Amino acid sequence: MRITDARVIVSCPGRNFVTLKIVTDDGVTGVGDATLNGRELAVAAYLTEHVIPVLIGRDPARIEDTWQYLYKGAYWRRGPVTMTAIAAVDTALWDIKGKVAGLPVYQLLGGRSRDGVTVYGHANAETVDDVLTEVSHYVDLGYRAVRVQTGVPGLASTYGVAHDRMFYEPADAALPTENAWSTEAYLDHVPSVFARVRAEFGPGLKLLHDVHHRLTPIEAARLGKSLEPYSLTWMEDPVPAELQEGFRLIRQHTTTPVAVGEVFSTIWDCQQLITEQLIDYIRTTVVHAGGITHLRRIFDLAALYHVRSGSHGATDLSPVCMAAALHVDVSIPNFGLQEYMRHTAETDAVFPHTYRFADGYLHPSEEPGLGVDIDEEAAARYPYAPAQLPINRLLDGTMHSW
Ligand code: GCO
Ligand code: MG
Repeated sequence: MRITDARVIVSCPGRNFVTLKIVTDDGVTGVGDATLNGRELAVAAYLTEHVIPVLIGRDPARIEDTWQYLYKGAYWRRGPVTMTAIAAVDTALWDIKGKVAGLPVYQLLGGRSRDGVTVYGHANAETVDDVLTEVSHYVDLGYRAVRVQTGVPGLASTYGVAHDRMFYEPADAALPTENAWSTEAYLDHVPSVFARVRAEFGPGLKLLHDVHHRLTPIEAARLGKSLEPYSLTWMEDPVPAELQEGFRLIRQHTTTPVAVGEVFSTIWDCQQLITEQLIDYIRTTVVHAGGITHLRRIFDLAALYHVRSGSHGATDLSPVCMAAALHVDVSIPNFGLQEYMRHTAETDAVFPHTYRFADGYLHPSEEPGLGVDIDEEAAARYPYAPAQLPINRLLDGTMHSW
């Protein structure tokens, strides 16, 4: 069996997605998500110009060898563009392997370790009163875990608060929009949000919060400590994670669990965080961390150190990524949680899939392969529309993490 063709499909059914489709001489095809929010065309060009030419004629069954070929063969290692491109190829090859074997991909990964994949939804609103309504909406839908984000009094706009509550899309303009930030206002406000939510919904519901890289370690330590009475499942991305040893300071001060990793592209980005047990959940995902092959390697390392998975699943990760993530989630021993933001009806139509939500769980497809495809005719109706992520500035105008 040989790869005879591969194409990159860029489509914008409400937001931009980049998808790789690999075709074989047996007529079997596979798909991989290659979406890197705000930098989509960089990955599309990387695939088209540098990867697809070397794929033609290769044996699609050699997944590990192809991964190593693209990683070591590029000479320039790591980085989100390279790793997203490798992820797309890897995911598509697992899809093909599953179809050839006649098995859903999770069976090739060792079979089920659980009945369903617990997911968390996003309750967000400008005010605390409104966010309580949003949390109850998710509880009514059957969710067992909810991430809670609100506006911050005194700040005009902030990460995590959507105009359309259910379908949060932060890449909201062709050029970056600007948010203003005050750490003091944020730290004063957040504990009062969780005090209200916990009082209203009681002890059973898993609650999460995304700090989105905006604090320093000692500020994150203070936040974690102030949230301890409300038993969060995790505090996400409390600080930018380039300096992995910075997490030691957070750990010395708080028992609020820490989740990190949506912007990581390889195992080397989290090696110290995992082996020093500085985090509780590793949030790397299929599309940005080198595909199913590399994500499994990260999760296996994590399992040795009591770290569980918590993969990123925002709307900028396509249904192809979600389908693949669920095969990993259901099979690994150290699964923690899976983020699940619903896609719009237009996106679901472009990416027909058979994973399903029921009772707070997502269930992977039982079809051979990943159980997801791209409808190329539908995709062609939604041309690429430039969109970038916002930026964040302190009140005095200094650039800050968004
Ligand atoms: C999350 C993320 C997203 C990112 C987005 C960037 O936890 O879901 O932080 O909201 O901001 O994926 O493209
Ligand atoms: Mg996040």
